[in-house]
Formats: sequence, structure tokens, C-alpha cells
Amino acid sequence: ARRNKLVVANWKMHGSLALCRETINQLNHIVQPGADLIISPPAPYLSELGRLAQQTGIHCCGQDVAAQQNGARTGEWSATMLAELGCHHAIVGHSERRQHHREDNLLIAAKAQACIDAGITPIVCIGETLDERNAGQLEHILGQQLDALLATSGWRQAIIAYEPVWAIGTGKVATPAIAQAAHQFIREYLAKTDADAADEMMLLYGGSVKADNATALFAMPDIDGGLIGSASLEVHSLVRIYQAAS
Ligand code: G2H
Repeated sequence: ARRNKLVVANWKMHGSLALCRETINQLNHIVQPGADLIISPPAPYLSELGRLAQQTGIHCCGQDVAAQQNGARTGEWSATMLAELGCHHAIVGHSERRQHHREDNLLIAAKAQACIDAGITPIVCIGETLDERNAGQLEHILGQQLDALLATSGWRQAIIAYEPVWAIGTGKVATPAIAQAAHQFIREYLAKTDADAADEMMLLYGGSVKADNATALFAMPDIDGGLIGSASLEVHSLVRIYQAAS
């Protein structure tokens, strides 16, 4: 399949209204049809970012979402609400959510399905820790994470982000070959259930992507773009990473 490239800027708990304005102002001029650009700011900035991004081709994205569409759940927000703001995507299951908020594969799958039910695309994060990789558990861990997603009715509409935990925020990027091997495993694993869907689904790499390593990563056949953390907070480097995808 000819899949578009996609760059997702995950600001995590960083940024400001000024960064929303600067990012849209700088990226607005360079977005092109062949490569999509999505900005995922902290939830309080989504409304303003969505407003600024109107008619630019840039989209906003939640960093998380509840598994329910509404209810007595202080501190959470739903996929329906993100959709109302004009978000087309939400990240779910980021390793920081798994680690700090004890999210497990079942909850993450429920969040992914909640997105699909509300008409937005979940960006489902999976990946192994260094201990798991060293113990030869890579395929087992990815398989478990994927099995939970495959049990949902809407999995074919998801985007998957492979983020090896040892590469997140550490500056230790996976080599293009290591990342490609994991992506190929993921695509082949999905293909066992539906080969056509697996061929069309976007698989993003995340973990210490920078302006100077993005080109080689994005050139890999099963890497369709990136989920960018710290490098997305500097507009100049986000511009270069986007250009590497386009
Ligand atoms: C991985 C990534 C973005 P960073 O979490 O999701 O962050 O690029 O800072 O490693």
C-alpha cells in the first residue's frame, strides 16, 4: 500500500499558548498533502490550538482519552469531546500512562475503541522495556499488547506507535534497522488477522526522534512516520523532522 507519512508532535506536559502560536505560524507554510502533521498539546491548549490550526491542514490531537464517553470521572475527558473540538486523533497507552497511571492493555484497548466509537483515530502506543528486550521477550510483549487491540472491533482504524521504552526521552534512539525489525514484526502480526488492513495501517516510530535521525528512520519500509516528544518543542527541529517526512 502507498501509505502517507505522518508526524505527530507529543508535547507531553510542556508548552504554552505562545508555543501553540509559534508552532502553527511556522509549520503552516510548509505542510504538504503527502505528509500529515498533528500536534498533541496538553489538554488545556487543545481548544486554542484547534482554533489556530483551522484551515491550515495541521490537526490537533489529545494525549489521552477516557474509555467512556461521559460520566462522573473528575479529571478525564472523552473522545466525543475531542471530536467536538475538531481533533481527529488521540494518543492512547503511551508508556508514561502505562507507568505512572498503571494503564494496562485492556484499558488501553477500551480507550482505543472509545475513540473509534466517537469517530476519531486512536494512536495506540506499544513497546518493550530494556529488560524485556534483553530477556528475549520483545515479540511476546508486542504480541500481548497487539492482542488486546485486535480484540476490539475497530482495530483496523487505529494507528500504532512503536515506542521502545528504553528509547523514550533517553536520547538512545533505536537504529533504523532495529526499529524496522519491530515494525515489520508488528505488521506481520496484524496481517495474520487481516493482511489488507495490516498493509494499510500506519505504524509510527517514537523514542528520541531528532532532526538528524528522522530521515533514516522514515526511509524504512514499515516506518510511516514518527511520534516526536522533546524535539517537537523546538519549532525549528519540528520543521526539519516534518521535512524529513515529506
Ligand atoms: C516518546 C517520544 C514521544 P521523546 O515518548 O512520544 O518522546 O521523543 O522525547 O523520546
